Amino acid sequence: MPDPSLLILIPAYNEEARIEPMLRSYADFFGRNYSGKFQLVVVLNGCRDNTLGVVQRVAKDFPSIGWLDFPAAIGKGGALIEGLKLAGNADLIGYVDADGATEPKAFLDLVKKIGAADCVIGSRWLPGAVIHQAQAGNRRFASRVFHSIVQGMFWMNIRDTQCGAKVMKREVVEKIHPTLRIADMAFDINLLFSIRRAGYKILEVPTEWTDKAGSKVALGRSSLTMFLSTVRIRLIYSPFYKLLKPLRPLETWAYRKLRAPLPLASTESEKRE
Ligand SMILES: Nc1nc2c(ncn2[C@@H]2O[C@H](COP(=O)(O)OP(=O)(O)O)[C@@H](O)[C@H]2O)c(=O)[nH]1
Ligand SMILES: [Mg+2]
Repeated sequence: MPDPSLLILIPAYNEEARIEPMLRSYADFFGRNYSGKFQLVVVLNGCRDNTLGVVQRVAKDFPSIGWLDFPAAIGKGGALIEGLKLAGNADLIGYVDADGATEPKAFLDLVKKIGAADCVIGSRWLPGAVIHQAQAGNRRFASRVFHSIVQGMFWMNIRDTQCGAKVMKREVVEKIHPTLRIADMAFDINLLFSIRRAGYKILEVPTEWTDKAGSKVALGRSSLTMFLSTVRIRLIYSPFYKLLKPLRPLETWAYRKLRAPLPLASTESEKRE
């Protein structure tokens, strides 16, 4: 039996300098080591550099590479919400950063572990993780503060919600897709909490990781945005959510001020507002 068909989404924002080696190594590695069908789809949005040109050039060498390009600044989460609409094309759907922080072999290890779980996520914070190059001290500190906040609010007992490498079964993606709204980097919390709430099993496994220079994350603004979005996710699932409607303009103002992508409206009534 061949391996299950696999779709890997790669969110990319101004990645012309980092994405080429990553794309080549994934297309080449999976071509040689994966017996099922696989597809790499780069999801770009609002790039002000030539990421698209680079992706198109590399795609000429590898038919497994495709792309989606959105002109608006919809954020990493927004891009993944769009990309996950392609879930019907594959048995397993994953995503991974464009900078090559996760080597293809490490990603394949996650795919191979899916077995009894519904979602497998790479973890840099579980014993057994191999970190070739760690994030800067201030990023690691912010990451742990964020982790405590997320743990205090959601009790998911996941050590690393933010690692860029995740893989899910198609059924999971299709089931939870309508509940995905967060467009910024807190998208992962939205995704994981939705998966848990739907009763699916998340397996967190130690992974191999190399931090890459050229991060697109502005620490101060990003932390505030992620905090705002995390509170928002918590409130969506609280009985008070409806009562907070009058605060919506304030929330919109805050996202704008932080130059962060706005969360998606989900229900018809929210859309009409
Ligand atoms: N489509 C899209 N991708 C984004 C956006 N912001 C970040 N990314 C991607 O998200 C991934 C992780 O970003 P990165 O800068 O490496 O984050 P870090 O490693 O946590 O510092 C990379 O593939 C980025 O290109 C965005 O606004 N839109
Ligand atoms: Mg990175």
